[in-house]
Amino acid sequence: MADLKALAEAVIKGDQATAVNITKEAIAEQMPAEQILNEGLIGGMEIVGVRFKNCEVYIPEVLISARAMKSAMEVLEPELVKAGVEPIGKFVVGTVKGDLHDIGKNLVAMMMKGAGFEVIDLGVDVGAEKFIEKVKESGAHLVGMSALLTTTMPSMEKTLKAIKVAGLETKVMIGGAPVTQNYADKIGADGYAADAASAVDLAKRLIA
Ligand code: B1M
Repeated sequence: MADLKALAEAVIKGDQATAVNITKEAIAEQMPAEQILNEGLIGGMEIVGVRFKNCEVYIPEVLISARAMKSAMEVLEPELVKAGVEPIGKFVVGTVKGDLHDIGKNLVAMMMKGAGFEVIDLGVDVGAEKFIEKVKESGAHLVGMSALLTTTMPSMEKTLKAIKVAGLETKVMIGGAPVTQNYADKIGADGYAADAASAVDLAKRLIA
């Protein structure tokens, strides 16, 4: 019988081939897709998140785990669709207008996918109009903005105001090296996270 602990372990180690093989084996044995996702893939990524937060692993290890998870997800996704498994929330994310830094934002997007969110990644240099358009189109529950430059942080406030003016009820969370909780409070964001693992915890709290 397919071993979901071994699947979680393969994600933790970033062992892409084993993660894909165990996922295929579990599907062939007709194990419920949701169980494979929650106990195997998300279970593994959760541990990676905790270790990243505790500085026990670093960015390259997280990226390798995320790659293993992504490959296994490609195999599992059709089964999840067949089983009607819904994502736990929809998350629109982007690096704000004028800012081209995307390494941290990509990490947040990967961890959010790993936690079971549907992620709509708008890339870099994203203006308020694009955020609003995608929230309307997708009905997202949550918007995430990333900024790495002190000069682009005001784009966060501008986008937040535009989201409110547009009457959208989505929650907004922000992050990035120069961003702080104080800044989030000042501009009226719903939350701030210092790193990708904390972003997942915050996102779950915001949509609860
Ligand atoms: Co730039 N850069 N850069 N840069 N760059 C910084 C940010 C800088 C601090 C370097 C320095 O001067 N010491 C400085 C900013 C100074 C400031 O404003 N405070 C700077 C500058 C000035 C610039 C340029 C203006 C340089 C120039 O051209 N004169 C220029 C700007 C271009 C632009 O954006 N318009 C520029 C360009 C670039 C590169 C293109 C060369 C490259 C980016 C490549 C890329 O991203 N694809 C680059 C890089 C790599 C950096 C450094 C070296 C590394 C940034 C990074 O990726 N960190 C950076 C110096 C440094 O930080 N040591 C620097 C790793 C990443 C995992 O961390 O993004 O903080 P981070 O993400 C973390 C958390 O912040 C958090 O989670 C992540 C993971 O834990 N997080 C979120 C991030 N987003 C979040 C969102 C959330 C929640 C948490 O919720 C939605």
